[in-house]
Amino acid sequence: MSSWVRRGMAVAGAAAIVAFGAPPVSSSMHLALKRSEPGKDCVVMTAPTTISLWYTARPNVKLSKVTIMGASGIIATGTPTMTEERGAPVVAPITGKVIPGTYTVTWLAASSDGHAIRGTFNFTYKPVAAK
Ligand SMILES: [Cu+2]
Repeated sequence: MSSWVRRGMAVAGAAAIVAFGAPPVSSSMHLALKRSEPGKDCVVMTAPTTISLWYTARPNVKLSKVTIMGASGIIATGTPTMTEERGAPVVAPITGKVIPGTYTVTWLAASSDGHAIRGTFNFTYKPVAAK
């Protein structure tokens, strides 16, 4: 047997192990966003200081990311945190200035199988006009 044939078989064997060793992909393992604060498509009258995200399953907070995009660009956010409490949300502090307008929140969270799930929603900050 020539060396390139042996190499080819070794590669095929390794590929088979990878294919059969991989856990079955189940979408039921994937978390989803249940609700948020500010809520999807909500109009808030006071500038939010945090973004809270409640998921259908507890994500790995270390792999959670939150981005807030407004008309003038990305609003700075701090590191997301989550308490040990069951059903606790992932909370990202907003460190940048939130001016009136519509914002798009992009969230990224890791499911229990390690797959990153992402989604977006909008909210609008519209303070009551001063008289
Ligand atoms: Cu997955």
